[in-house]
Amino acid sequence: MIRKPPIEERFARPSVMGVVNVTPDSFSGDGLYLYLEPATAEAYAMLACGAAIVDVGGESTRPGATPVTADEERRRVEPVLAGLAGEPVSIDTSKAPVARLALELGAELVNDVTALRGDPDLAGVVADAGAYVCLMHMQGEPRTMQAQPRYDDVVSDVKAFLEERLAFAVAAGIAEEHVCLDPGIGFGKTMEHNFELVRRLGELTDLGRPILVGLSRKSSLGKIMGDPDATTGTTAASVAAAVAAYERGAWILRAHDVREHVEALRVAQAVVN
Ligand code: HH2
Repeated sequence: MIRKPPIEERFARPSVMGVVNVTPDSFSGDGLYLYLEPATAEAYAMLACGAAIVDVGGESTRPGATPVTADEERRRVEPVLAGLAGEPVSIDTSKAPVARLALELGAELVNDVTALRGDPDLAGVVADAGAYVCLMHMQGEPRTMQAQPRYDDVVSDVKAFLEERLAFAVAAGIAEEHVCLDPGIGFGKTMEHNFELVRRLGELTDLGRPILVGLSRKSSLGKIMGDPDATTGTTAASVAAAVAAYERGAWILRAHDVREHVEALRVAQAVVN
């Protein structure tokens, strides 16, 4: 097995990770890729727009979402992963059997919103494959996480958690240079928590690993516009949030609207450099 380079060499800063949700309500493609699964077509369109990698997920982690079985998740993602053979793919899963299948089909990164706490076998699967992994912070679990999020200091708490999970991953045989970290925007956090995490992102980059941030369409972006019941945010709000995160050190930006993010980040990068 050829050892993968450090994740920060494999993905330039900033990189856009396109979100490909293979959930029952996925919408249809635009006809360009008529013979592919709609989600596969969507992924190719994202890569054509400049996504560095596409993140394929078969289970919703939205607040209140109910879990699906590993078999069901595999059934959903398998045709999409097969259709993307040879392309840069990440698998958004917490389950070892789903990750194993995805890695066999060529995925290079496992994006685990539980940071290797959800399935005791997942760390071994990542280590054995020499894959990249994203470890994300979440308080509680998707079903209940937005009920009453509480922290002493959200940034210090998230930082301590990510430091501990990074050590856990390394102890399980995953190369430190293959790990990126994510504050988990919207996962057991209020709008204030989310914006404070972005404002003080520099404290997380101090951990020495690339930081992935997923703000795209999240409800805090709708709430800041004055709708306390918002469940999503607009593309414009998402792009602004991604640029703000990039300027504070984010490495990979997870986004649904890839073209807009790629264009905005290209400009932001030209200004920073
Ligand atoms: N957010 C979502 C899902 N996976 N993974 C990482 N690393 N970071 C995130 O912020 C993140 C994530 C939720 O967004 P989305 O994919 O749009 O929704 P759903 O989980 O319902 O498919």
